[in-house]
Amino acid sequence: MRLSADTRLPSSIAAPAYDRAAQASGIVHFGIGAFHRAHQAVYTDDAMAAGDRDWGIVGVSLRSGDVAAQLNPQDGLYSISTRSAADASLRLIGAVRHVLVGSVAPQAVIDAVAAPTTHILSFTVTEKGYLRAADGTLDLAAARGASSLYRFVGAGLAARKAAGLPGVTLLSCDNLANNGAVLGGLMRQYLVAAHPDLVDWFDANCRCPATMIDRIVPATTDADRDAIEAALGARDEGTVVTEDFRQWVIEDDFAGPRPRWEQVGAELVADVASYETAKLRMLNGAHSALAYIGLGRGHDYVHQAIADPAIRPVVEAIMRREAAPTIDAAPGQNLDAYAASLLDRFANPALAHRLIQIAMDGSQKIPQRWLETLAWHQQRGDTCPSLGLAIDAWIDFLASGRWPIDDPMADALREAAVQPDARQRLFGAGGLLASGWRPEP
Ligand code: CS2
Repeated sequence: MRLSADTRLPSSIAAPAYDRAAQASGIVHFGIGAFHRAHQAVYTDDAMAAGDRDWGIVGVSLRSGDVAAQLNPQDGLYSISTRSAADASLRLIGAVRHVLVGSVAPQAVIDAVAAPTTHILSFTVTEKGYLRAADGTLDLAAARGASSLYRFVGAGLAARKAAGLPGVTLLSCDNLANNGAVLGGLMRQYLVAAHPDLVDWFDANCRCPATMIDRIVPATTDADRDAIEAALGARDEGTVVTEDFRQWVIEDDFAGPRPRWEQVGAELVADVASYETAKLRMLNGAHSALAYIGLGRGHDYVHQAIADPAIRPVVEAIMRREAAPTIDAAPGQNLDAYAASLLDRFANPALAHRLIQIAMDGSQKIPQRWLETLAWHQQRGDTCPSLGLAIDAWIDFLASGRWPIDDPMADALREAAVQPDARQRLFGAGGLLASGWRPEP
């Protein structure tokens, strides 16, 4: 039997206490993968349980019908399990109403953006989903493509303006440096080219706050689905597995109403930069190092790699000696304690977080995770030996042929990585990932 609104669950499993059917949808979320379902959707479910109304989420998948096939037959319901060494818990999340697939029903996505009840468009489309060219500006040809977020948002905003509706908040929840300003700039660039008559309206009526999002969410496996089926007494194809920890720091700059996420654990602040930079350079920077160094040493999972005595000190040095000094900590932000908590989270034996999942899309991740730290030290005449080891491990990963390279730049990366001057070809002037950092010639 499939999980649905009619399923009678065991009483030990918490379910939404608010009237789901009575909630309008206030949020359209692009990229409704496991991360969103374990993060923003949970905060939003909590906010509705605490009394906020009409913040149902319409999920959008730009291309694949997989998540729609998982969630729509279940009335948008799914379960979330949080796992630590000491305990595990399971609850049902009701915030997602249904999922639209852009490639199948494009007009339905545009209509959702243009609905009068919609106030927030949010995004977890991964780093490459922003369709940036090598220089960071919008790849306009890609952005005009059928499955581009910009096309849907542009058409939906045009309909809002035509109907005299208010603007919306565009909330990027991806691991990009300055994600809000980056999304706003790219969206604006698209509008200048595709909807010039919307540009002034967009500037005056829409907002793009920055966010720092954090929760470790490994891809759900069939074994997870089978275990959850046994616990629920119903098949849940949309289930997600995660850690207890979650964090969300949001720049308080919205175009209109929003859920009171701050009542349920999120932090609404004037400036997220120090949190976002710490998260990208320490957590994500360490993660990518664990992935490439760990795979090279024969590990499959994060908790195995962090337990390897040859790896742990390197990762600790990346966080404490190399990344932390580059961050201008906010009052009360303790980077030393943060590093310690990250080491604990990486060691969580109850989460099977695959290194190969983190290794994906290195070209999109490495600039904000490693290169900004390297550039900061280089400007001060200093070097980062531990990040140097991580760079070498990435090059070995690309060159060895032992792993499939899942990256939009895969061919060019592989070609560069097998050359004796791989570092220059990747990071030198005019290289594939040219940045503020220059490797020694
Ligand atoms: C990971 C992130 O896959 C990756 O690249 O580094 O997904 C990481 O687990 C999250 O950002 C944690 O918040």
